[in-house]
Amino acid sequence: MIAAAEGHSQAGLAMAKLTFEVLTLFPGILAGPLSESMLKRAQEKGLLAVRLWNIRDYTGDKHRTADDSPYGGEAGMVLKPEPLFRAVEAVKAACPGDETLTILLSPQGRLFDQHYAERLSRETRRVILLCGHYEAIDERVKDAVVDEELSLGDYVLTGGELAALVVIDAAARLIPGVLGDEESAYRDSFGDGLLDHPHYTRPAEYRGMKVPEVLLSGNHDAIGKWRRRQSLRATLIKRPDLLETADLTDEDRKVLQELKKNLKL
Ligand code: 4F9
Repeated sequence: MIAAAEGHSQAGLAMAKLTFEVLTLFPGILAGPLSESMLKRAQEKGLLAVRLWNIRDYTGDKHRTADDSPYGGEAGMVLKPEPLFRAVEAVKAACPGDETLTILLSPQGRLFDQHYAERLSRETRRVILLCGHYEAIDERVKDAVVDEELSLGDYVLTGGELAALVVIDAAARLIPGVLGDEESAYRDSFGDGLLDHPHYTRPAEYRGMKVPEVLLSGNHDAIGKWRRRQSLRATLIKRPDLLETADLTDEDRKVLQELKKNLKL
């Protein structure tokens, strides 16, 4: 559909488009994943835009040096401030007047989660994702350029690139129109803060293992109850911490009490 590719719905109304400007020393790390599957389709549909900027293009010397040893002496290298300041300025110069949100991917950031992904999917500002590599980036970049520091979890990667991809992917699938109608239901899997229930497809029996009877019953009320119960059960067993913030009904709490009794928890 040509209209969609131009970022407009058939009715001629402008569609929301989420735009990422990724600053990295290794754009090749992101290029492959961005050209496959849903991320590729989202860009083709005009719902997502991702531009890759090579930080090395904004170095100042003939050796294109992006890092240097730390003041105070310690192991590792630090990304120099000049190329990062200049790269961010180049992004902003390429879209004068546009509002931006600059996010640094780092283990020192606040934890990324589904709520963050949902908010990001509705972001109207251009999102600048800053990927560090090596051990650290000069603190002055954080002070003067970065709005938010974002972490995937308590571990260290070789750089922020894979984290940036995770953030782009999690937000992109929540943009209306990116997933087909059939797939959109899956959006809710984490939406209420519970783990997903089990899924089955044909055959109804495989190597002696049967699909739960209720799923073949056609009784949608019973199926809904079974799925909810399975979600609660999986969450209780594998991630009980999630139950403290999950969106629970009185019926859910009754089911949980019963599950706890049965599981002797
Ligand atoms: C970024 C780790 C986000 C976890 C960036 C090294 C990182 C990271 N979450 N590790 N550079």
